[in-house]
Order: sequence, then C-alpha cells, then structure tokens
Amino acid sequence: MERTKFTGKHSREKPSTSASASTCRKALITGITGQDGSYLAELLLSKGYKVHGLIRRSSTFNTERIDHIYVDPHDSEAKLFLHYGDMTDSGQLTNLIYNVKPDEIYHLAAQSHVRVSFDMPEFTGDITGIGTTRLLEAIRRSGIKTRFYQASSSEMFGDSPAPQNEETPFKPQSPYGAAKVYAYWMARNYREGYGMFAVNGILFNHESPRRGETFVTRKTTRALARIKFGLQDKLYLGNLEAKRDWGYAPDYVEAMWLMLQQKEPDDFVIATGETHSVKEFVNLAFAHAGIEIEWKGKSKSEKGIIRSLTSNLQPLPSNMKVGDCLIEIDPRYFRPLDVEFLQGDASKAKKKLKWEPKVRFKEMVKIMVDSDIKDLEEMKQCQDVIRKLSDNKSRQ
Ligand code: NAP
Ligand code: G4F
Repeated sequence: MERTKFTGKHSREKPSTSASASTCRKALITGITGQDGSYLAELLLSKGYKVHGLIRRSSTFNTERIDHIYVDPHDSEAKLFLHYGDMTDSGQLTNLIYNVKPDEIYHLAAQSHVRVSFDMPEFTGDITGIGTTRLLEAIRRSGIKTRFYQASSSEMFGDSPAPQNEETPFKPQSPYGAAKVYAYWMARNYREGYGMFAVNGILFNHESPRRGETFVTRKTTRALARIKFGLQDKLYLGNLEAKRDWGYAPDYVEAMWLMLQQKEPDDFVIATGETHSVKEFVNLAFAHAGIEIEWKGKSKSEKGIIRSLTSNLQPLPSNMKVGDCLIEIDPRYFRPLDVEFLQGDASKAKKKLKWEPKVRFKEMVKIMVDSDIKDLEEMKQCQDVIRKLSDNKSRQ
C-alpha cells in the first residue's frame, strides 16, 4: 500500500461553506451512534455529503440515534453507509479509510464517561487515547489525503483557572482527561510532523435529548419524567456543586464542520461562556415540570425536598406531596478527583469560524425535560391502546 507523501499543503485550498460546494463530498464518522455522531450525520447529509459511519458489533441494537436517517443501502437514494469496526482494530481502520477515501474524518468514538474512566483507566487510555493514534496512522498508511477532526474536551483543562481558552494549560483530573490530552497532542504532532489537516475541537459539555442516560443532565431529566409518571421515587446524584459550561449538541456539531472548512488547520474552543452548577440544572429542570425544590442538610446528607407543586405537572402522581424528598446524594457518584469549574472562552471560534451558540442554558434544559416527558407520555398512550385492545379481545 502506498504511503502518503504529505507536503504540508492541504487538499482543499479554499474554504467551502455552501451546501452546493459540499455536494458528493464523503465523510467518515467514528462514534456515529453516539449523541454527537447522530447530529453530525444529520448535518452532513443535509449538506449533500455521503456519510460513512463506523459502528461496533453489539448483541443488541445500538443504532437507535441514527435509525431515522438510515436507508437500505440497496436503495439508489442511500447516502448513509455503516461499517463494522472498533477503535482497537488498526487493520480494519486502515482498510476502511483506504476503501472509502473520505474527504473528511470526524473522530468522535471514545469511552466518553469520566466517572467510568476511573473504574477502567487502562481501557479508557486504549480507546480514547491510543484509538486516535490508530486512526491517524491508518490515514498516513492508507495514503489518503483527508481532513481530520479530533474530539478534544474541556475535561483536559481540569483545574486550570477559568475562563479556559486555546492557550490555557491542560491539567487533567481524570484518566479520561489524560487520554484526551494524549490524543490532542497526537493530532497536533501529525499536523506539524506530516502536514496533515488535523484539528482539535476543544468542546465544553454539550447536551440534548440524545445525551447518554448516565451523564448528569440526561440522568436528571429522565428521572424527573419517570418521577412524574410514578415510575421512580427518587433521583440519586453525586457532586451537586460542580459547575459546567453546558451548550446544546446540535450547535456544537456545526462548529466541528466549520473547523474542517477552514483554509488552515487550527484548534478551537467551543463553549457558551455561561457556567451553572449541577444543583442549578436540577432546580431548573424540576421547576419547568412544576416541582419547586428546596435543599436541606449538608454534604452527603443534603436532600432535595418538594417546596411547592404547580399545575405544570398535572396529572400528579396521586401520592406526591409538598415535603417529599425526591433527590438524595449517593457517594457512589463521587469521583476520586472532580473538575469543579469549567467556563469556556470561545472568542477565537466567534472571530474565525463566525460560530456562536444559538440555544442557551435555560432553553436547553426545557428542551430536554419536555422531550423525556413526551417520550413517556407516548409510551403510556401506547400502553393504554394495547390495554383497551386486549380488554376488547377478552370480551369477545
Ligand atoms: P457518546 O454519546 O458516548 O458516543 C461515543 C461513541 O463512541 C458511540 O458511538 C460509541 O459506540 C463509540 N465507541 C465507544 N467505544 C468505541 C470503540 N471501542 N470502537 C468504536 N466506537 C466506539 O459521546 P458524545 O457525547 O457523542 O461525544 C462524542 C465525542 O466527543 C467523544 O469522543 C467525547 O469524548 C467527546 N466530547 C464530548 C463532549 C460532550 O459534552 N458530549 C464534550 C467534549 C468532548 P456505541 O454506541 O456502540 O457505544
Ligand atoms: O455529566 P457528567 O458525567 O459530565 P462530565 O464529567 O463533565 O463529562 C462530560 O463532559 C466532558 C467535557 O468537559 C466530556 F469530555 C465528557 O466526554 C463528558 O461528555 O458530569 C458533570 C458533573 C461532574 O462534576 C459530576 O461529578 O456532574 C457531577 N455529577 C453529580 N452527580 C454527576 C452526578 N455526574 C454523573 N454522571 N452522574 C451523577 O449522578
């Protein structure tokens, strides 16, 4: 197989930002089944790209987030193609890149859960860190000229003082953060050493109704919906004081795409500039569903109690009343180290990419709460229909 002769010149000289300019371009997304992968696939398809996605073999379906955009590959209209592979399998990555010859590669696959990275530090290093090196090497060895996006993270800043920007030193506070710092530098090394168009998007936390169910935002909105429908009594959380700069995922995948349309490869912080604590997120989410929370006790004994109930929550679970405890602390969710304060400064992205967040914190919380409540409402309606049908059947 021919090796790439990188000249330091990048494959497209002019940035192309229009939909027509993107027609028939090919992109490869690792992590396409994840939150960001699914929104990015939608965005690229809407711009006329052919999208190839790397998926893991799983004993249960893992394509729920992209099922709505999937078309049978035998269909002549099909623009989305899925390929089995894994970030541990260099041979398959090299073959895939050689066969697909993508113009752009968005590398989003990772063991992305910070708490889990303390339980599985070696695995996280392998997937989240070395995985990036495997992909960069696969690009180099396959001899394909392509543009490469590395999903870097604000977790790399750790406890460096806020506001954090592209110049802020990295002081990671988790195996995940350390693995992402390694991957960040590998992307830069391939850019500087081989002239590859490799960029780091240093994204602050971004959420959506498609957020994984064990991240604190989605865990909260999902639990809230289940509490409203009487399916769950309490929500157990860890560190309530940590502050995050939370944005809206669909806005953030737009920034990923913009980074690969620039004339020169560069690294960008993507953030809202606003920061809120976990407790603020919980208060706002519950308030939107009609439950005002007050906090009593301290540290591990702190509890979220119902202060008042408003009509937003109708119909109420029959046994719910003011004074009930809905939120408790479970030390299982504490981390050996936690990042206490993140607040990004995305002025470089604003200036050079002309990127700004559209959906702000309050609106995002509402979108997530409404979506989880709607899902359960729909499920309940289906159950009611099934119950009615089976009642009718038993009367026949
Ligand atoms: P996510 O929902 O957890 O998605 C992770 C994706 O990686 C999934 O598609 C997953 O596949 C895939 N994956 C995991 N291990 C793999 C392996 N060994 N081989 C192949 N694929 C594998 O993450 P996300 O929130 O969309 O984030 C996307 C990327 O941005 C990640 O790299 C994350 O670390 C980074 N990031 C995220 C944020 C954020 O706030 N969301 C902020 C900064 C950076 P399965 O579906 O099969 O599990
Ligand atoms: O939602 P989290 O798990 O997100 P975290 O750790 O900030 O990581 C996310 O954002 C990173 C960007 O900075 C990404 F790179 C990474 O892939 C991931 O998407 O936790 C947020 C905060 C933490 O301080 C955590 O200690 O919420 C606190 N928290 C409190 N109770 C909890 C819980 N986190 C989780 N997951 N579960 C809890 O019960």
